[in-house]
Amino acid sequence: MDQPSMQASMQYVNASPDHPTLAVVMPTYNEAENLPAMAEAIFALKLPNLQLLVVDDASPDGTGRIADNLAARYNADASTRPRMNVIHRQGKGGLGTAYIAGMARAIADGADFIVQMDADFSHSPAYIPQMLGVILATDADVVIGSRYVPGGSLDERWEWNRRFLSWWANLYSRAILGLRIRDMTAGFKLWRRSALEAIGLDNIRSNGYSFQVEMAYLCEKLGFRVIEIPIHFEDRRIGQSKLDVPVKLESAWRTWQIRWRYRHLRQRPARSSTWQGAQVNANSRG
Ligand SMILES: Nc1nc2c(ncn2[C@@H]2O[C@H](COP(=O)(O)OP(=O)(O)O)[C@@H](O)[C@H]2O)c(=O)[nH]1
Ligand SMILES: [Mg+2]
Repeated sequence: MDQPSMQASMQYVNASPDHPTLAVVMPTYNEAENLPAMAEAIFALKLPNLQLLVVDDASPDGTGRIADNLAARYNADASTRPRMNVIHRQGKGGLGTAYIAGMARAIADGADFIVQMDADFSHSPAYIPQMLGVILATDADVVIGSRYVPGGSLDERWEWNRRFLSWWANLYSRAILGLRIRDMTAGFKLWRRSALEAIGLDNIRSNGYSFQVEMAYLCEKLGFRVIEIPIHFEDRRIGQSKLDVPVKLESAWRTWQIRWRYRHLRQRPARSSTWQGAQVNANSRG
């Protein structure tokens, strides 16, 4: 480490040096009404060494400014590590590249574990301690908050066509890519740092839902231990989905592209990639 950056990192002390550091990466596009409550719910978990990292794409509704104000508030104690950081990007660049930017920053900042989640309460922060418990108690590389393992569920308000589309997208990508993961398009995951390093974020090309599919595919190809725990997936509380029909259609053909791109990647021996985590706590609700 060079001298200036060493000094920079020594300015801060971890509140609890014995605990792992956890970064929550949260991409936002027009989430002005969700973000303050979301940040509050995350910090209310009182997990030591948790850092929230928002990746905002110049949201027209001012989410970026709101994020800066929240960060100033949550970082008021200048003697400890910042609890919240914001990455501002120039314009809407897509979910996948937003995650890659956030994850790369979390790794550079020294996070041991990295959570990826939506800002709209579909992914309840209440599951984070459980996911962390599972990854600490097992040697899993990634824990997935899954809608499609026993005990997992979708919002009752989802109409049949949305349910069908989600179910079909999963079946389609599992079949084409020959995977065992149940929730291929899950956006709620807890990663061990070493897993993201092994994947090599610079290699990822997908952006919308196919970002989740490409990451899931690499998990199985690289022989990662994947544990899916059941979650209840609530419909977004406020605002509209940013992933529209063109993004969904794009994901369909990109599944083939993923298969083609990695055709020379040799399957590593699996470290038992299962959904056994479903039995860990099959009745949990957020
Ligand atoms: N930074 C950034 N965030 C995005 C973009 N598209 C979606 N998001 C965020 O990514 C998360 C998932 O998007 P969402 O609209 O909830 O998709 P859905 O849950 O599949 O309907 C939300 O927190 C969005 O605000 C994007 O292009 N850039
Ligand atoms: Mg969402």
